[in-house]
Amino acid sequence: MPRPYARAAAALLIVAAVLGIALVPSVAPTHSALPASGVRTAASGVDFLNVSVSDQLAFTTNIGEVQPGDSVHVTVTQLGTIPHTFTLSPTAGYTFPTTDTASDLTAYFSSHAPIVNIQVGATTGAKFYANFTAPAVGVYEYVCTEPGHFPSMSGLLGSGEAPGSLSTANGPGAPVYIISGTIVGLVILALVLGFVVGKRRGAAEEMPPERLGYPEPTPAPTQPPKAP
Ligand SMILES: [Cu+2]
Repeated sequence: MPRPYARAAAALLIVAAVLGIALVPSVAPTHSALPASGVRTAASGVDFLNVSVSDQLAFTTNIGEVQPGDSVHVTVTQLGTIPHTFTLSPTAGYTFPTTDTASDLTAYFSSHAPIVNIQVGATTGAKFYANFTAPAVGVYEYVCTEPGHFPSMSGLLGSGEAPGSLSTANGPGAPVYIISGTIVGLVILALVLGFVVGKRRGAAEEMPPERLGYPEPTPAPTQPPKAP
């Protein structure tokens, strides 16, 4: 294989390996009847929203945006031992005042039925599931209604629009940005390393033998000497 191709192939292999590692989902869904995990593709109309909670009062999610009408499969994984809820508000563009107490939230949801309301039990490693149809275009807030957990435990899900600047530090999308930033960084590093290594190797191979301090080897005979 000519050297430039070998170098390009090596760089591609590195990139493929990096992407392969980065795309492994942090929370693997266990729906047996559903397709393999993945972030939504435009044509699929199916989203896997993976949420994890722990004893830190925060939600971690894999995606921040779905599309109206999509079938959304939610998996909430309990990584700690404190009960939580994943309660998605039905009201587009509305975020709860950060002074709201758990009973304020509960009162609101008694007159505005949440899109989804998952009770997350205390067993470490347990997974909780729900499905819903993504609502009309807008940004929707999800909260935990356990006493004292709001406003720390809240985040935004966009339907047909990005949560954008409304997103909080713990809001949806942040892990996705971190992962894509890491991928881009590693790809650039792999390309630069591949180029530098290829260049140095090329220099050594093209160096004339006398410059390397040993005489040019006598060419081997192309045919064995014929027997008399
Ligand atoms: Cu909570």
